[in-house]
Amino acid sequence: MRLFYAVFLPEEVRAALVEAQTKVRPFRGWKPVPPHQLHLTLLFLGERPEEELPDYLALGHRLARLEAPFRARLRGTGYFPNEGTPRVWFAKAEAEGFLRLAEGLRAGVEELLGEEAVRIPGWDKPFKPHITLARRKAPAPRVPPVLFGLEWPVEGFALVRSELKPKGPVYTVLEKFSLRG
Ligand code: 2AM
Repeated sequence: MRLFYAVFLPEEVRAALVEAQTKVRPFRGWKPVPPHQLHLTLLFLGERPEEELPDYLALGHRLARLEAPFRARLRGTGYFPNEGTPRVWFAKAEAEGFLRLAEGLRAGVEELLGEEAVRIPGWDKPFKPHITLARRKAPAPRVPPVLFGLEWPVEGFALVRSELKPKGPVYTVLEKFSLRG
C-alpha cells in the first residue's frame, strides 16, 4: 500500500486554492490537482506492506493525543524545483504545528522501522509544508505568483492511501486523527 499522512483543507481554503488554479488552467501542460484532493503532506511513507497498517494507525492516534489544534497560514505560491524546469506549482503553508506533526510522525516511523526508514523515498529531504496546486506534465510556462492572506484552524490529520491510476492518483482517507493535546 502506498501511504502518506496529510492534512486536508476546509472549504474556504480550498476555494482560494481553486481560484489560484485558474492561472494555470489555460496551459495544457499544467495538470491541476482536483479540488477534493488538495492536501498538505506531513510524511510520505511510500509503498508499505499491509501488515504495517495498524502501526501507522496507532502512531497517528498517539500523536493526535499529544498535539493541540493550531492555526495555519497560507502564503504565496512557488515552484519545485525553484531553478530550471518546474515540476510542481504549490502554495506555501506556515505553522509551527505542521513542523511538530511532521517531526512527531518521522520520529514514530523511525522507531517502527529503524534503519529501514532511510529507504522511504524522500526521507532525506527537509520538510517543506506546501499544498501542490498543479503538476507539470508537458512544456508550460511559469505563471505569476499568487498571494494568499488566509488563516485556518488545523484540527486533525489523516492517514491516506494513494493508488496510482492512469488518470492520476486516487486518494482514500483510511483514518482521521483529531488533535486533542
Ligand atoms: P507533492 O504533492 O509535493 O508531490 C502523495 O504522493 C503525496 O506525498 C503528495 O502530496 C506528494 O507530495 C507527497 N510526497 C512526498 N514525497 C514523495 C515522494 N518521494 N514520492 C511521491 N510523493 C511524495
